[in-house]
Amino acid sequence: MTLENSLALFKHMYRIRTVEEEIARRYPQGKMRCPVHLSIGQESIPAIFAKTIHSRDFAVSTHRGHAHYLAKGGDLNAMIAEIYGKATGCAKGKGGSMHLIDLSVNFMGTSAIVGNSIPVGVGLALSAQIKGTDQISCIFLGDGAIEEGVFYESVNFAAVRKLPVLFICENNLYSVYSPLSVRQPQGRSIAKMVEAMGIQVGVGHGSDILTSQQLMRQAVNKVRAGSGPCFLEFSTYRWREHCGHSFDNDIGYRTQEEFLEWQAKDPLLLLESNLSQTAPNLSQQVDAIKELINLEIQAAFEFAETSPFPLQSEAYQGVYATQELSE
Ligand SMILES: Cc1ncc(C[n+]2csc(CCOP(=O)(O)OP(=O)(O)O)c2C)c(N)n1
Ligand SMILES: [Mg+2]
Repeated sequence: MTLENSLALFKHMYRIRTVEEEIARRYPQGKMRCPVHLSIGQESIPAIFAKTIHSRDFAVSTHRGHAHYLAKGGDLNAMIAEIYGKATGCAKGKGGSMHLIDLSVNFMGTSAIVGNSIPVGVGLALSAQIKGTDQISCIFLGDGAIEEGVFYESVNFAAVRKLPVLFICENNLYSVYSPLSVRQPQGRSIAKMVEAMGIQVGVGHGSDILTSQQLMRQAVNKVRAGSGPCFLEFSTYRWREHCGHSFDNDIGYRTQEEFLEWQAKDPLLLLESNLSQTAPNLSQQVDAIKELINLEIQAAFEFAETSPFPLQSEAYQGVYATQELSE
């Protein structure tokens, strides 16, 4: 991994982590009134995605979508303002954390309904195919979304039509409080099951950044070259509670040992210590990166807090109704 690449990944991961830590820190103030699903611990895959994807490509995501929105280039101020329910938010303050969208970078939306954005992403790929563009459509989904019927319909349709879709499954082992062991037969590999449906698959680990980056690059290149859809499954782990700013290891659905095991594999810490070992003289540069990001984030919260709430008279107006979708 080149130094330049490591630094770029570090920037993305640190920015995503710090944004979410700040949301968690301020959440108890009661000014963010929507539920938040934080992905602290899961940042490596979005960071790799940010380095791999073009802004003209499409992406859709889930209820846990802050990192994907930011990785695609979504506007930070507009995201924080959205979470605060302000008129300057990316969905004009009408959607909250689970309805992020930034059409200027083809981040086409997120949904609170598990599995809901999957067919939307497939439809976007169909539009690219019909128009003959070289765009690909990336669909972020969790392991829980594999259990929705629409997932199978969508994979099947994408396979039959050879659509330029990249499915990116972040397998954090849980759907709310249910581990995979109570939801799927023992020994089932999600990737193998999907492969049996006739599409290419790959398996990676969120803490093995270099291998995961190669995997995603190869998959994006193949999909863009017209070889049909591809499904990637990455192991990862959310640190905070399923929904909210706190921790929930005390309620008994997962063990403290498991949590600590994953924290020891923290991709951000691993990358930072790797950087300081390979280039000890870089510490000042890393500190400067952190400082700039911290300032950017504080400014985004200031923007959100000082923005106006939406007008009651505009409550029923569409968010993007008059805007053209960009190619
Ligand atoms: C159709 C539907 N069923 C159930 C829910 C409740 N729900 C919200 S998030 C979630 C878990 C989804 O798990 P996963 O896809 O693995 O994503 P993660 O939360 O782990 O990121 C569930 C079941 C929902 N929002 N929509
Ligand atoms: Mg999950």
